[in-house]
Amino acid sequence: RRENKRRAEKVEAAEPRNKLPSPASLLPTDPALYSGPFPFYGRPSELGCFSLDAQRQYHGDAQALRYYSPPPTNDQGPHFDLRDGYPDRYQPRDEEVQEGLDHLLRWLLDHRGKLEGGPGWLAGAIVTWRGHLTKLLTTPYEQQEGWQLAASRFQGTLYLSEVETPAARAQRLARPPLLRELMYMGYKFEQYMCADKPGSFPDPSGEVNTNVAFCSVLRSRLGNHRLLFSGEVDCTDPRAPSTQPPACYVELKTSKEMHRPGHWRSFYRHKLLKWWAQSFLLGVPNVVAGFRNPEGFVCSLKTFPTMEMFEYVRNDRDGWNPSVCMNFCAAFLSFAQNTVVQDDPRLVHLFSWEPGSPVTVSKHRDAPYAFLPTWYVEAVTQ
Ligand code: 0WD
Ligand code: CA
Repeated sequence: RRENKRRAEKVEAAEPRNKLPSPASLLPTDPALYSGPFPFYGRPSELGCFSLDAQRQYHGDAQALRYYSPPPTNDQGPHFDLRDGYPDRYQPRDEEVQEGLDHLLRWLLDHRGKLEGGPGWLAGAIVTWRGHLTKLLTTPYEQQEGWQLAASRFQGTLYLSEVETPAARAQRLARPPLLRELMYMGYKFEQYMCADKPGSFPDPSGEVNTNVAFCSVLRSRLGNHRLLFSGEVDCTDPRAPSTQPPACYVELKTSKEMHRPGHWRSFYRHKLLKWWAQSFLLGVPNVVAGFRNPEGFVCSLKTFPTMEMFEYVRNDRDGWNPSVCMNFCAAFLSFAQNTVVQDDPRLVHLFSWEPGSPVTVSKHRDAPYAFLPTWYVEAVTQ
């Protein structure tokens, strides 16, 4: 505990006292500042779920949930052609549509009256996507991609919504054809591994439509931060030891086939960090990886239990540390809570980060950064 306190002081000391608008306060991201004991992280508990259909329309049910259905293990292993159906049986989601927190807010509007702990619980909570928290967890180790998170306080609750950085937008618009196909291949793998009903089998003859999504909504706590967040879940395993979500959920990933120890080392250092952060936050116990060969076929599968991923880098000087990830996330959430003081859905504090620099803040009103939709604000205000 004393160690914790000393670390907190170290981080605070790095934060200049001066207030916005200029110069902005800063939050450092160096891993060394966040080592120390693992902070409290509550077991995530599922509050509900929703689905998005082939037209990206919201449904307050589990209709898009699929069922884990791996190939039989008796023969030589899988032979999934991940390029099959590309591009003719591919309906990619329109990435120009920036949805922000909209679907999650729709769920919240329908369920806020029934939340355990009452309206007081929500007023003290942080609402966001799981994917945004994943980016926070990996920040101390990230050396390539920055991020921007918009934050607004409304009726006590702190809402965090990612903003696409200009660099990310430029990259997306200039995405090379090979990368587009690689993205398709990830979704195609899901189709080979998932059935529409429990007990039935995958049907890879159909279309891949990335509008379709099943999202779990969960609550948890990191340190003294209450969290309400949602994440997209690939499938549920009807044969999992626990049928209770999120313990029955399975995350599916593809990765390049590896042949040399150096490839595996780099995989553990970089990819496994992202896989761990994403699945740990939501409480998904297993990530099933399909390794693809240069021809785009998955010929082997490997299950990585989320709680065992750290073992691959525990003794690696250039590895990652879960405590650093969680302590940084907690420090960022405190930083955001202390920065966004004014309760106003039209006011946005934009937190920006680039690798090698601390997190900076700028203040904005209304378009283009305000993200809490009028329909939400009005319904909640009455
Ligand atoms: O509009 C945006 N900028 C974002 C939208 C950023 C992040 C998420 N989202 C939306 C997604 O469209 C989806 O409905 O939020 C939902 C997923 O949220 P999440 O679970 O918090 O996101 P994350 O953990 O980053 O991704 C989970 C899965 C991904 O699986 P892989 O195996 O690639 O990690 O959600 C999918 C993807 O399958 N996904 C997306 N699908 C469409 N558009 C996107 C996206 N922008 N981001 C993730
Ligand atoms: Ca996935």
